[in-house]
Amino acid sequence: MVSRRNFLGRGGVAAASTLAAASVSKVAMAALPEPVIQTSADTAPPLLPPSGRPYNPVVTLNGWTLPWRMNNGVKEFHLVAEPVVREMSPGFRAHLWGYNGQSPGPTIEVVEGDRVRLFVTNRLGELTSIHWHGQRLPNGMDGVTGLNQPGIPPGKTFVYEFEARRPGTFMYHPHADEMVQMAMGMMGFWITHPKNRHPLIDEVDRDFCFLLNAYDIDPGSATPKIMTMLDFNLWTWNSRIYPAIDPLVVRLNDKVRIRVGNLTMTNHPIHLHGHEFLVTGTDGGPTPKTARQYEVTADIAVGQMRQLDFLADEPGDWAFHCHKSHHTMNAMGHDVPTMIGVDHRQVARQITQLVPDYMVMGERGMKDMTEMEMPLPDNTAPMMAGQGPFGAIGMGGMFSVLKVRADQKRGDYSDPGWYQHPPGTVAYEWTGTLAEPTRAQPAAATKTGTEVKIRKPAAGHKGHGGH
Ligand SMILES: [Cu+2]
Repeated sequence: MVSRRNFLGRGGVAAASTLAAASVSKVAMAALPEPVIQTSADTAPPLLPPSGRPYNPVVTLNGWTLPWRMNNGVKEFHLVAEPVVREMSPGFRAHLWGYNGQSPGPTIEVVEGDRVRLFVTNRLGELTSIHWHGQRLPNGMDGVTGLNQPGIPPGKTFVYEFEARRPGTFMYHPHADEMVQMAMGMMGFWITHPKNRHPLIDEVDRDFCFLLNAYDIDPGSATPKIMTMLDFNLWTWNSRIYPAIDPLVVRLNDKVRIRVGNLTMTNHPIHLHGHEFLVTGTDGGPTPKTARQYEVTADIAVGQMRQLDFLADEPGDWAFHCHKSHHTMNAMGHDVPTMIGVDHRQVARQITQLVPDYMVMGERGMKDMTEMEMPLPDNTAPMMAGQGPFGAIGMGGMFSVLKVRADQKRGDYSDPGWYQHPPGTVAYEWTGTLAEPTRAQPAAATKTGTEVKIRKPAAGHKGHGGH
């Protein structure tokens, strides 16, 4: 097991992954390509294409790209649907279903016009299939069990084959018992790079991708509750929770692309600090230039992908997160009453006589919980745990940091540590005298002691009635 200190210390990217060298070509071309399995949750370095048309590969956050083999001009991949153990954060391992050793499955990268053959082996205990979300393909390759194909029985391998007709960012996931199989983590990314320079697809220096996913795993257990429809307690990026989500490390003035796909059951407004981006593509393809506008938050609906492009021209450690505040929290009870402003010393004294371990929660807010070492059941994610240079960050879940550095080397994704602020550029405490604030007086029309029953704001009440 890796402690958080080690985890953060060794940087975001495995320095020398040998994945690319894990050749699939040893097996005779007539046989199945040997499946490549990867169980590390580290962000793998971009996989430079060893064969086929060249392209600028993506970096999958806490993930990897599946190697392929060329067979008579066809790119062959081998996906294995199987139970996996995913370290969602150090000390918390979830029992999920995924592909080739992990959830999400490996990213598949091809080039527009490539002929692609995908072998899918089912090592689950029930039928599965793969739907290639967003692709143009023959109807019988679309992967909807019952509609387009029979389900892949346990132990069997099916072959999908089609041409990657249009460039873009796509996803893959089962269309077989999908509520269960997606709740268990079966999903992955697919990138089709443009064949030539594309008028609507700029070349970028760094290209990141990740999937939004969500799980409901009770504290102390490891397997998601598959019947949960909306009330998930773990909001994850590529089945990881902050601070176990790697930072997005870029060099100052890099052109950066982040591709985010949503396979949860709710929308996620993904928010970037310090920069504004253009939504340059969806899973429908590149966005026309006339339809682009600058944003700092992109709401990504269920089953959507958004491709965000920006120039990283502000050095610093910039928060990058879902703007739904409960999505930057990890497993916690939902039934905790709001106790802010409640002095419960007396109550606590009485409860302690009955329950000796009782702990008062949230008297000044919930931030205290980030600093508290609470006894948690084994295999439980800390509620919020990120430690920054100024103390607890107070967020978990769907949160990471965009690290923009002038001295980051081209192609270097390793974690440079925390930003060193130039002197005089950090918010500081005012130590002068404080004048008493002038408060606005209640409007003369407000009659104290009068019951105002009007509820519609438009109906002319003054904002002080109703109590
Ligand atoms: Cu969210």
